[in-house]
Formats: sequence, structure tokens, C-alpha cells
Amino acid sequence: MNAQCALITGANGEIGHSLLKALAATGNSIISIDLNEHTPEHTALCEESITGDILDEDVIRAAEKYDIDVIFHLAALLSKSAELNPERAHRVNVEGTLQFLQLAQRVGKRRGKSVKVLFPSTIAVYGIPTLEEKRLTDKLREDEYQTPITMYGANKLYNEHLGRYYSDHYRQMSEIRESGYVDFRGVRFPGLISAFTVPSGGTSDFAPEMIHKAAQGLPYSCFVRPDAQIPFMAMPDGVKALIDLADAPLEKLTRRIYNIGAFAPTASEIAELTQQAFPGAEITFAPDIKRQAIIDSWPADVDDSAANRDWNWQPDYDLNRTFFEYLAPNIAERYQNKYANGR
Ligand code: AKB
Repeated sequence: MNAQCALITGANGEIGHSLLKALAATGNSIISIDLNEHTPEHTALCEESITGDILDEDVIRAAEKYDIDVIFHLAALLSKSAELNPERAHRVNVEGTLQFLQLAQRVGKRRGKSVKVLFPSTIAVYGIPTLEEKRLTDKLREDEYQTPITMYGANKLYNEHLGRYYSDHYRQMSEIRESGYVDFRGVRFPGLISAFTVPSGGTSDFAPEMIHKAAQGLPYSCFVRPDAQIPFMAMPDGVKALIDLADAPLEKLTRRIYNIGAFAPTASEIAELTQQAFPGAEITFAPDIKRQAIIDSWPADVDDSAANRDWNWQPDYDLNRTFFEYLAPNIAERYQNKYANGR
């Protein structure tokens, strides 16, 4: 994506961190928003860095003065944090998204052209009722099992509908056409694994936590069973997916929300690879039944053929490349681990 004006919310978060750098590297002008103060490194890459709550009208006003072409609305409370405070999660995740859809609508109308809203949805929108059924299901397609058991999953699924409504049906009773100023597009992310940041507040966190602990030579007790399975992806592919979907011609898109996949290891496979990448890593399993139940309701893998067909989605990193070319060397450098086994 080049030379556009991009607004990123949640810019200090895991995805924001990498996305901001990728967008700056291709000449985009960036307005970033985060609840926490931006780092000097991030501030230097942005036209303006706004520190504040996405629900605060002053924050919205500060962003609205720009001729925004695309919004990456990343700010959200993840699944664990949302279960600890469901009402706050609803405010941040749903009302926050509404604010930015409205902002996109106003900016689009003012400029007479649509504003793209790129949305990170999640595999948490799925809810498979039992583990037996999960074991019997194939890779899930976008419209299957739309019955999330978490507040976060319910918020994200509703946001997908809100985005579609703003894009295609907004104020459908009005005399003049009001839809078409928002061009909402989203990917359902699997668990993301970054070499540079450790997530917090999610349920897929067991994989990145295990890897980052091993790199520091610290023991890790994994909160899910060894056979627990959900899809994962290396962060560079997550960022690539958002940018590629933003760049895709609208007429090629047959849906507004797409599954994207890369690899789907069990927790024990992740532990084995972690031990190969960081010899001596001490990993044990002590499943927490509540967090395990959430993981069991998420799919073992997803069918991403629609994304592949419509906008050529393909991950660059499979499981081995993720561990030995991306994670091991970068994490080792970060923690000065001289035993790491990169390639
Ligand atoms: C979480 O665990 O809440 C997230 C997700 C899978 O969307 N990482």
C-alpha cells in the first residue's frame, strides 16, 4: 500500500507495532491512536500520534481533520481481558468500532469517495459446541458455527455485521443514497506469533508465551492440553494479509470477511519445535479448564480458499520457517540467547 493517508487505532498493540512500520516503509502518511503514549520511534513515523481513548470525542475529532483513505481499526480487548470485564469489552470493542465506522462515513461523504476500513476479526467468532464435534469437523468455512461463546467473539462477529451494514445498507430509508462511503473489509486472524512483542489478554497466548519464555531460559507451564489445536500465523503474514486485502480491487471481493490460515499445530507440536529452536527449554502442561474450554470452542483450522481465490492470499511462513527463520533468530537476538537454533 503506498502514498495514502492511513489511520491506525491500537497502534501500540501487537499488530499495530508491525503494521505501522510496514506502512511507513512504503511512504504512507500515518495518523496513529493509542491509549498509551507512543514510543519516540513510532512518533517519528507518524504525521500525528494521538494518545487517548477511542471512545473519547476529542480523539475522534483530532483524527477527523485528516483526509483519511484507510482506517486500520485494531484497538480491542482480547478474549481473556474481555471475559474479565465483559461490559467494558462491549464498550471498547463494539462502541469503539461504531465510532470509527461513523468517522469513515463522515470523511467518505466529505471527500465524495469511500474510506476503507480494515478490520482484524478472529477465529473467536466460531463456537463449536463440543470437543467431539470439533474433532469431527474439517477446516471451517466462514459461515459455519457462528455461535461464539466469548464476549470478544460475539463483539467481533457483530462488528463484522456492522461493517457490512455501513458499507452496503447504511440509512437505507433515506431519500439520497448514504451507503458506499465505507468500504469495510476484514480478516479472521488465527493466533498471531510475533518475535518482537509478547501478547497479553488473549487465549491463544500460550504459543507466544511458551516461545518467549524458552528464549529467556525460563520454564513455562502451558495452560492448555498438549492436544489442544487452533490455527496460528507469523506476524509478518498477519500484516501482509491486512495490506493485501486493503490493496485488493473491490470488484474482486465476493465477501467482506475472509478466513486466513497458515498452520495449525497442536500445543505439543509447538512445544517440540520450541525445544528444537531453544534447546533446553523447560515446558510442562497444567491445563486451566476455563481457558481450555475457550480454545476447544475455536476451530482446529480454517478454510481460506475464498481469500486465496479473491485476493491471492497465501502465507509466506509455514510452521518450520516461522520457527527457524523468523522466531529463533529474532527472539534470540532480543534476549541474547546464544543457544538458539535458527537457520
Ligand atoms: C485471543 O486469543 O483472544 C486472540 C484471538 C485468537 O483473536 N489472539
